[in-house]
Amino acid sequence: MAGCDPSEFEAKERAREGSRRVVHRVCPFCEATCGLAVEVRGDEIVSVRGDAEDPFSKGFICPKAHGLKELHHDRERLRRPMRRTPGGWEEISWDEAYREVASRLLAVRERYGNDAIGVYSGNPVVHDLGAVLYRPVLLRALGTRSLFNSAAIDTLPKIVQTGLMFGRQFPTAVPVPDIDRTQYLLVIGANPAVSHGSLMTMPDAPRRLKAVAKRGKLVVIDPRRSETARLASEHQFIRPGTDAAFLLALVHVLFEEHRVTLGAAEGLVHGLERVEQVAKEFAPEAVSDFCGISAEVIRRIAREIAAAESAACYGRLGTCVQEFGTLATWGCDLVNILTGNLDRPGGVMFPGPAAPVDAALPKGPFQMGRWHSRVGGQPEVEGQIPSSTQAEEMLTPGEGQVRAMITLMTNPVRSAANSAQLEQAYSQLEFFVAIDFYVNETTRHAHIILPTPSPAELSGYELPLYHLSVRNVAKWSNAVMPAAPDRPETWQVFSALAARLMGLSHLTPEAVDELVFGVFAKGVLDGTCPYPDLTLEEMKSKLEGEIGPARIVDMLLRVGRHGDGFGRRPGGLTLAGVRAAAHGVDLGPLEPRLAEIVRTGSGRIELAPARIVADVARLRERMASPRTEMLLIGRRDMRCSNSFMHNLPSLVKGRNRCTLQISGEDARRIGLSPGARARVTSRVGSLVAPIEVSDDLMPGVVSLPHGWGHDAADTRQSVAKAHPGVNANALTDDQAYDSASGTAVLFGTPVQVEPEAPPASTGA
Ligand SMILES: Nc1nc2c(c(=O)[nH]1)N[C@H]1C(S)=C(S)[C@@H](COP(=O)(O)OP(=O)(O)OC[C@H]3O[C@@H](n4cnc5c(=O)[nH]c(N)nc54)[C@H](O)[C@@H]3O)O[C@H]1N2
Ligand SMILES: Nc1nc2c(c(=O)[nH]1)N[C@H]1C(S)=C(S)[C@@H](COP(=O)(O)OP(=O)(O)OC[C@H]3O[C@@H](n4cnc5c(=O)[nH]c(N)nc54)[C@H](O)[C@@H]3O)O[C@H]1N2
Ligand code: SF4
Ligand SMILES: [Mo]
Repeated sequence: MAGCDPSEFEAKERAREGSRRVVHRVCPFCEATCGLAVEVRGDEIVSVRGDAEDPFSKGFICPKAHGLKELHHDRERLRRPMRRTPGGWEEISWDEAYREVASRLLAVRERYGNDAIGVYSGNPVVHDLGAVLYRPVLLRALGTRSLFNSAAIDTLPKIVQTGLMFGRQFPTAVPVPDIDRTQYLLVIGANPAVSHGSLMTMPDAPRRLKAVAKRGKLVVIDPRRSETARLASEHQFIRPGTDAAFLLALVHVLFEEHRVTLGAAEGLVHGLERVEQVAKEFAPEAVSDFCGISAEVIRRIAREIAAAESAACYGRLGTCVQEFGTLATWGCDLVNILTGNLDRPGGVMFPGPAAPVDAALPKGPFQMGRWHSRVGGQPEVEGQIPSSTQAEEMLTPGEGQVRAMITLMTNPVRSAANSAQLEQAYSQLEFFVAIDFYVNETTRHAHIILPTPSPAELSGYELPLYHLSVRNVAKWSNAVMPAAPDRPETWQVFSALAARLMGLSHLTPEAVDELVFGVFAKGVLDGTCPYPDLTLEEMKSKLEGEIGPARIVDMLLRVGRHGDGFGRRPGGLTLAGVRAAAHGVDLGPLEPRLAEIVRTGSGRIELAPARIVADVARLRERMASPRTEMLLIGRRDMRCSNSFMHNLPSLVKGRNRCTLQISGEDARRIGLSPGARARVTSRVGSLVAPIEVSDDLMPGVVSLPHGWGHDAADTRQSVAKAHPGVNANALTDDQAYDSASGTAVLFGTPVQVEPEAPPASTGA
């Protein structure tokens, strides 16, 4: 301890001990909303534990939660704006960064028009309250139609399907399994034991899944015997991309055997006869070969669901990011509705969030197809165009070509289809600004990177996720420690950029906040507000003391179903009340609310939307066409979150998980021995990956996780670089998509698999 006075050292240690505290919040790394107890000493995060008193998660966490600490302390995480220069990256001030970003974006807009600036929002945006609430003002300031979103990678079919059937904007009308009460859960194309659930917010998926199997029956339909399948009562392999046919066969059996009952949806549906007609050709015997599931099994599953006291059919990525994503998600909800399981306890239900985002959203109906993307002609969906179109929009010359990009917390060069093309697209932009805190495969191409604080430094509320939760809860996430004064929070960064883009650079973020608040407040006070006498003035006076995202959440909580109605319902929820309950507020199990959900033009649930039914012809064609030999699917891992947690040592240590899983049968046929490496080639790319022979894989299917491939020389992620893995999206094809929604196919990519090097020729 040379140069350090021992007594001074001890005093410092004592002071640090004295500042030791535990902060309660929600984990920001997936949709499960686990409660954390984060121990902090001074400015150091000491430990991250599960909050045993959280009423929803009851202490459960997964290994990623510890990432909160490692991410916060990662020295390679950016703390200041960075500018790329010929000599390398240089730190610049926030002021300079804002000025340069605004002037370069405005120059692009001036020269080429609004749509020349594209925006791509990534997955972590959902977990950043400031980003959720202040993105709209940034987008409005830009006035561009070139809007891409990672939700347009993973959720578009669901957005289209629920939008067309229920007439509402996402995520306000997504029926989620009432998992804690259901007697029968059919999981098709989801692996919640590892992903911890998506569009089904629930901590401790393994416990909840096991409980279903014990209480009743858990059936998993998946081309891989997944971790969820291991907890299930029954698992069936299915050939990738054939789920729509399987689900329509279930519907077929329900009609054929007169098992259709509508339950709560009775009198509330339109198009039942059309569904019966469509399902006619999908007899189990007609789809069995295509799906790889016997007709008897399909019939039995249909009968079991119909007979169960309650049942829920739940599909996720395997039914979305595939060739017939919209038809498959439609099939799931048809099964739910036609067995009387919509809106009944134990079936699928609509969560009733304490702070409803739709209280402040425009109340218009769901809309899509008002315009189409310039190059591929893909329909817009609620203002977004499918993410698979971003590279062609950047690379194809002509009016409306995207010349500048803003990325909001996303790494498309690793997370979206056809990386080689994206790499090219992102490297030739006239201007590219990334809101991100790493120099990674995508942001290395940026001209400027604006790093918002680490999740530990931000407070928050899982506004969108509580619309998807299997139980109604409300919890405020406390910042573990405040961001340093010279490091603006996300809402301030978005506001500052928006102000400059509107030519109002004199406006402070606080002044922009007044505008943003005003827009949300106006939404709240329109015709559907439960308190007709409530005024803007009253709200503002009673919300005094809060600015930024917290004020908006407080407003939504107070007008929400459990709220205090700004004093009209004493004892009701306020943000202060939610904050005071450090571990979270439990608002009970889901309750029926179908009547208030449906907002279609006909006032009924549209069972057979024309756009969806029109896609059946394509499925019919696929069923008649020859089979592709090998199909590539994805795989998630407990210690990953897409591409962005690979720089955290505890999450990448151990054996290489980025392997190509292949069945023993295929490995033998191809001549791959365990431990060998295989060359995998698709229409758009080729890579070499170590194989893992596993009879968990259906023959004809290989599986590779995504988000890896940290092999670019000029990133600043040394841990990730030391564990590079290979990039699955070098193989996925931007031109393969689900026509009804425009979603790129990430699962079910036709590939050739061969030994890395052809066997050396013998003789001579
Ligand atoms: N082949 C294949 N591809 C897939 C999938 C698949 O299953 N298979 N899954 C798809 C799915 S479902 C999704 S959602 C997408 C996700 O893809 P992306 O939306 O690109 O998400 P990530 O890869 O996690 O990248 C997140 C980026 O945000 C940054 N970041 C993370 N947290 C924060 C934060 O708090 N603040 C700031 N400022 N930056 C942050 C990270 O540095 C990183 O650059 O990937 C898709 N890609
Ligand atoms: N640990 C971890 N958790 C995560 C993430 C992560 O990267 N890591 N990412 C988060 C994100 S962004 C999302 S969107 C969610 C996704 O949540 P999930 O959808 O639950 O996650 P996946 O693991 O992609 O599960 C898809 C399943 O579908 C199967 N499958 C593939 N193709 C088909 C098919 O054609 N038909 C059928 N029936 N099944 C098929 C796969 O084998 C896999 O088991 O996970 C979230 N949680
Ligand atoms: S399951 Fe893991 S990553 Fe997801 S919220 Fe819980 S602790 Fe965080
Ligand atoms: Mo996702």
